[in-house]
Amino acid sequence: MRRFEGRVAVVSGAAQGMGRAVAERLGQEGATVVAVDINGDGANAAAKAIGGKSFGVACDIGDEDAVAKLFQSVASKCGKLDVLVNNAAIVPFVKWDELTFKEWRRVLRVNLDGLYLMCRAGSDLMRKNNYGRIVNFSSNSIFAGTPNMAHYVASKGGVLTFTRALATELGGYKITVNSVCPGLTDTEGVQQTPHKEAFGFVEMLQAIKGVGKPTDIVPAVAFLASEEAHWITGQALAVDAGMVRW
Ligand code: 4PL
Repeated sequence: MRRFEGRVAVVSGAAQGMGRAVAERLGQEGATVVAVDINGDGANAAAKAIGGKSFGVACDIGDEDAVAKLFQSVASKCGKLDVLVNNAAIVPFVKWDELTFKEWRRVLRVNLDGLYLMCRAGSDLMRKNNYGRIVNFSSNSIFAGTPNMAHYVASKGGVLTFTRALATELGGYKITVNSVCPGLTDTEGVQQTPHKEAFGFVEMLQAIKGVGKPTDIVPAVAFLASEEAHWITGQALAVDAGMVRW
């Protein structure tokens, strides 16, 4: 399939994990990908692997000025924006009563303030062409109430409900806004934390057995980011082998 021929896509958290897998797929299907990550070297490496006119940008999505600069360079280098995939997030594994307020604020800053800033600046560019596909990463942990991540679960609940509200605000510009709710997925980020010990537990709850990989999440994101998904907006899709149903 070449569903993204001529399209420009911004993918956050594109240096690794699900973001990198989504960026590669959109690129394989013809998109010019702007690979965004706080790790600028990783973003550049992802863009290089994709090839074509794709490029990497180092950006802290919680920094308003950095996000403004990001979309200025998208506008000047690409002239438009068709697809925005908000994947970047942090998932510290910390017990509820050991979490500091500072850490709570840091999680909300990246996972929710960052989403707001990216959607605000990205949709301003999309509105010019009356076309856009925004796909936000929530998490199935918002349904499961997964332990040691109350801060993250709170932020990801915000991602889902912000997505619903933004769909209303942007529908008039023919911009769709949807979220995916992946389950625990085998990524570099997860492998660096105690989350990696939870694969056996989540597998027990899955309708389909196995360990989720980034490429298992990609098809749902690519579909929602595609032109043909134009009649779907404000929705949340669990992509977790049937661990949660709602
Ligand atoms: C079920 O989004 O959804 C661990 C770590 N376990 O980040 C997640 C589950 C984690 C999840 C998540």
